[in-house]
Amino acid sequence: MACKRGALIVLEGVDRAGKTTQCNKLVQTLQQSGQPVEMMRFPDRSTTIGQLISSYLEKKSDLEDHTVHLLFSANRWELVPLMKKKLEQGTTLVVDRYAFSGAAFTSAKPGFCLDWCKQPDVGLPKPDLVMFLQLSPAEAALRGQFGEERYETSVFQKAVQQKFEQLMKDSSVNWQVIDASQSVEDVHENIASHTHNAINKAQNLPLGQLWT
Ligand code: NYM
Ligand code: MG
Repeated sequence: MACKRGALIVLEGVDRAGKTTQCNKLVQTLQQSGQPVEMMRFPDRSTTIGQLISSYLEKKSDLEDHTVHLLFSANRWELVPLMKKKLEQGTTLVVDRYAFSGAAFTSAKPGFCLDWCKQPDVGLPKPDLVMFLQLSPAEAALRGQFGEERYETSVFQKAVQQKFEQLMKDSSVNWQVIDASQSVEDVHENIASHTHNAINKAQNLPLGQLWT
């Protein structure tokens, strides 16, 4: 290897847990310490597939449930060549949601099982670290109203939380549960320290394949 690879760092959690705020802060901190880093998010609404997804989430279009699940997955796969290139070049990627959101959100719908939902994402680049921002429904409620997008109701979010809990039982994934009810700064320090460890470890390990 010409240079040490970057780490694939993922933040997951239910809506309003603070993922986006924390991703931005983490990228800033890593940049300040001279670490090559870039942020990504899924869904990436900028691609052709991402625009179909965005219009579905905004309730401007309807899509059959299996179909939209596969589009979310395709939206990750279309970014894989770029992700691999960046990681090989030594850039650490901080990713706001990944395949875990994909499996948790669809399997929270009636008639879907977690195992079917995971299949399209089997073999994606495996995160070196997945931090789950844990926030109780009561604490989430204190953060104000839900938005207007699809899935943004407390009943659905509770079902999603349960699916995340099932996914976190899988010890082949490096999960870290982060208490998201702390202050923004405390959550950040916690996340940054897990991330530094993961970056150091990843340098000497090949990139894995998710759920294989
Ligand atoms: N979502 C996100 C899914 O249903 N499947 C997926 O694979 C991913 C990545 O999209 N409510 C859902 C979770 C969110 C919504 O995410 C949009 P965001 O972070 O609000 O843009
Ligand atoms: Mg949202």
